[in-house]
Amino acid sequence: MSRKRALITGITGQDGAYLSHLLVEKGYEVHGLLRRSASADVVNSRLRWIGVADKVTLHDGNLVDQASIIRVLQIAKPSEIYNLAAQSFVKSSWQQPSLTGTVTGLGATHMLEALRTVCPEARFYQASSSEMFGTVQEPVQSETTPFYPRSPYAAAKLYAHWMTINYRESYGLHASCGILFNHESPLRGIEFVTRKISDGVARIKLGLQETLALGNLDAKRDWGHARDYVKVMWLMLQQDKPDDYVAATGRTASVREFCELAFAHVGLRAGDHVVVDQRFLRPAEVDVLLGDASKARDKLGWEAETSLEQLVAEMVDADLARLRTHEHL
Ligand code: NAP
Ligand code: F7E
Repeated sequence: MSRKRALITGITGQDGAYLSHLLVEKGYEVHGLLRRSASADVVNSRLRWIGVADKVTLHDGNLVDQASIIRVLQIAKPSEIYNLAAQSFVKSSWQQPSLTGTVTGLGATHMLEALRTVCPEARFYQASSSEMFGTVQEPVQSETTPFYPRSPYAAAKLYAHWMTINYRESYGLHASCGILFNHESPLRGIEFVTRKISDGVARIKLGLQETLALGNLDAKRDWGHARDYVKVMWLMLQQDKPDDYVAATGRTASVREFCELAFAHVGLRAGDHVVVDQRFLRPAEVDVLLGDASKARDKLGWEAETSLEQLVAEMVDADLARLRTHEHL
């Protein structure tokens, strides 16, 4: 039997690395869309870190250039497509709202339209987000909770979400949306709060800095591990019928609590080092998110496996190891 072929957009990001690893382990031929960068040495650093850089095939392309997507689909001939590419940093979406709308929103339409034209039998995963719940309309959010986006990023994701559902209903595509709550890892971008904290804690522990400047310490998120969350993406595309699923841990914690866990892991106290800096506040905030993943548990057999304490420890330990070996990521 020939190997299954998958195409991952956003393969150089956090989830792209973990998903590549999972699919390579499962015997897939993995292809990825790679946008051109002048910093060639850093583009696949996550794929190298996780040990799959030489096991995936990268294709030059960009979500805003539909011709490039069509060409990549014609070459890669995937049976599964994971659309992970996005301008994914919420804070930047106020500074670059049009770019965020074009890549994070319209980019999904480019993918769906290319798929419909080139390989309509391929199964499609859209990376939807808990940010779409924004100002939460129910204390625990599930697939039936109404959306209330609070940022240009969330509005763009909501457009991509509904376009995926619309293409499923209009053309009968096997297209599914994973409404994933925050998931983190040692491969998280340094601008996101969890990695900023784990890196900061490691630097303070090693005597490289004294304080850690953060924004809203009261914001609460349902934080899981990216390694667990890429499994739900794959499971969704193995179902006979496409559908939308929430993935979450069912536990919420504040940025302050995340800090306390991270500092305690190295024997320090967050209160001695964390300072609030107004520059890291947002024009509009998502105060609290808490997900109900019972549909994914009942229909897919999926559950988050990593506790918040395990996640924090793994991230801080990885940053300590990186700083000790002068490795940058
Ligand atoms: P990430 O680390 O920021 O990765 C984003 C990826 O998109 C990178 O590979 C990036 O390439 C690529 N990209 C950006 N603009 C592009 C463009 N114009 N054309 C092609 N590729 C482009 O994000 P992540 O944390 O892995 O998240 C994966 C997806 O899930 C994103 O869509 C994100 O919005 C969504 N999501 C994430 C979470 C979470 O908690 N992590 C939760 C819900 C949903 P470069 O490497 O060149 O920058
Ligand atoms: O912020 C607060 C900040 O940037 C989390 C993306 O993957 O998850 C992510 O979006 C919270 C916010 O992630 C700092 O105000 C405090 O309330 O780590 P974040 P995010 O905005 O939740 C969703 C599900 C996605 O889909 C996105 O793509 O932490 N916060 N102080 C801070 N945040 C940052 N970045 N930096 C601070 O200093």
